[in-house]
Amino acid sequence: MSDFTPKPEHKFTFGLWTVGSTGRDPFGGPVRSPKSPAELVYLLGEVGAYGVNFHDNDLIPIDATPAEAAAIKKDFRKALADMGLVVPMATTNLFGDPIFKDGAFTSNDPKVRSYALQKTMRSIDLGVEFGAKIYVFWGGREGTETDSSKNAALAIRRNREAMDFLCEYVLDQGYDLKLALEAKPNEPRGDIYNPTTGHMLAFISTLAHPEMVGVNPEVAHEHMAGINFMHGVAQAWESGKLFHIDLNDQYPGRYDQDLRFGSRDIKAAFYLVKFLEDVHYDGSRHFDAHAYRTEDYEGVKDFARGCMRTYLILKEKAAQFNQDAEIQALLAEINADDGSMAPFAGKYTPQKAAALKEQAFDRQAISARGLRYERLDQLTIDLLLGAR
Ligand code: DIG
Ligand code: MN
Ligand code: MN
Repeated sequence: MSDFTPKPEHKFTFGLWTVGSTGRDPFGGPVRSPKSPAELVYLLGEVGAYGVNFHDNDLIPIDATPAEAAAIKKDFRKALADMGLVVPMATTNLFGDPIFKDGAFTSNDPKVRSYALQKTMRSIDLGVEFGAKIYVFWGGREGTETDSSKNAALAIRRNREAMDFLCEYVLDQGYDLKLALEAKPNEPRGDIYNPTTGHMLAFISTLAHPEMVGVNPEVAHEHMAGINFMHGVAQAWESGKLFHIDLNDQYPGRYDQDLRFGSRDIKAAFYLVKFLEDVHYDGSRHFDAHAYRTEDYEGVKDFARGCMRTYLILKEKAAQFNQDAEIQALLAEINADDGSMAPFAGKYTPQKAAALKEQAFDRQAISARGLRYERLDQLTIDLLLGAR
């Protein structure tokens, strides 16, 4: 059995808000006492994380005085140095303060939209100060309960104006920063604009600086929308837009559970890990999740260790899949190519089109072939259950 000990090269990261979650939920208050950012860094270092991410207000409370902010940053920086952790990603809390009750960039109130830009610029400065190279935007309040309140196209335009402004700010400051947009279909708003990663990819293409902007897909959010998460990740990767990823787990048809990675849908988690490792994704493996409300901080450490351990177990299973002689023989058989269609492959030419229009196809013979996917999938199940 391999050693599933997390190492820096695995690039496992957690947000301060994940292991720092006090267990509050819509139906109950905190069950754990809050820890300081520095204390959370020591906790993450103890369990073997590579890095830590933060919203501006996870690190610096929204009403902190400059002296309080300086003290917090000093302790945080010392903890990072003591534990050898880095800060690969930062983001802005544009959803907690009541001012954002009707959104931030898409709010109907121009004062709110302007304040959101100010808060985000200051937060970008803070993230860059600690070395962040990826900046995430999750528009948790950019949505509606009633579509009587605003024109949806206007809301999208407001989102674009904000992103174009902030891309210019990053360029103006000379920051080495890539921006990653995170989708979610609903919660806390009744409906959220740009609800899936696919919508975000389309939105990015309309921006003034699309080359600076990618996506940060989250497992739970795409599962909430009933979408195959790995397919969305593959589409983002294939278009060069997978700048970051939020790993967790989710029961379909439920609120955003942000469960420990791999704790619900092991098969989906396997295919995701297999994809990321097969394409040699070199970004953070960020766990945007939190421990059950039942847990104390020892349980929070169990949660963090479990996220990383399951990822490493599935990484080994993916390698086993790629080395399994029977699975690979089946895949070779399934993907066999007799070369007869080679004349039609590749770019269009009038000659190819003419020849292809004349080509005879024996539909019955072609369709009669059994594809052995049942055997292939059972071998996958055997592998995941440790039966091979
Ligand atoms: C929720 O899934 C969001 C917030 O936690 C944060 O803004 C972002 C960072 O990964 N994910
Ligand atoms: Mn989530
Ligand atoms: Mn997330």
